[in-house]
Amino acid sequence: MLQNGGHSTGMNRDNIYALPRNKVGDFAFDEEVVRVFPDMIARSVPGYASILSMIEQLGRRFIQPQSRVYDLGCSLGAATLLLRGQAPTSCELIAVDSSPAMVARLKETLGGSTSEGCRIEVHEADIRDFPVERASFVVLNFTLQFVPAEDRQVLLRRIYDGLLPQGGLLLSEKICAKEAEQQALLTDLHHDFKRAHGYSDLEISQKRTAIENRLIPETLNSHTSRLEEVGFPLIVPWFQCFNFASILAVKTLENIE
Ligand code: GEK
Repeated sequence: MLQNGGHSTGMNRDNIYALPRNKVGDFAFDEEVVRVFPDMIARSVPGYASILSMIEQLGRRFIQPQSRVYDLGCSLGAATLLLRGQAPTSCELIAVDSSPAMVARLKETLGGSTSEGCRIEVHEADIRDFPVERASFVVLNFTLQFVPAEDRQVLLRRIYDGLLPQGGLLLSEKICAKEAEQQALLTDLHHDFKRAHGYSDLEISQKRTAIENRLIPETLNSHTSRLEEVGFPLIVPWFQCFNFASILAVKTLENIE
């Protein structure tokens, strides 16, 4: 189910914000969200399924034998489960999320799975404190946006330092535009996407209120500049659908002192 990128058939439907609320609290990755998460992300993030399938392809390219592969902010492990198929048994696949509910569900999924492959470790931890070492491929698929803006640079520098030569970082984010008019159009297009996938105007508006203090988007340019500042010599924005984008950053050999 997760391996097809969270296609919305046959999974619990997200109707968390379907009824009017007197007060909409801050969004949390709790049990209620875990129950509907694959449906929620598939119907909320344009391009999510395409990005996941490219993560699998990129894993094939970047994962090196005897290295570590990290899925930071793994949620229910959609990327982890795909990358497992790409990693030789000499690798360690490390999935990290700060939400106890997400981690518990991923452990359950992995416990019930029979598929063989490399060792997978699942950690309930804040990625801001989690060590990254000997990494050939690091995935931050829509996670950095939830990390306080002032902590993003330090985190990315630690990831850069923990990557092996020729290692890759995949960074997907909700982004914003510099110009107000562009931003308004992107927001409209995103809301059209959500409507087309069955969300009502009430659901869209209540979810927006819930998430606006938790998810802080930046421009594509801010992301690429920061990646450059932390040391990545090769940065390629490779995907954008409305206000959702994905960037590949590579630590090439030339950059190693
Ligand atoms: C996917 N990557 O399906 N430390 C650890 N985890 C965190 C932190 C943090 N500081 N902040 C947020 N999270 C997944 C989707 S969802 C994206 C990622 C979304 C976790 C949070 O608990 C949640 O599980 C995840 O990051 C973000 O490919 O819901 O839009």
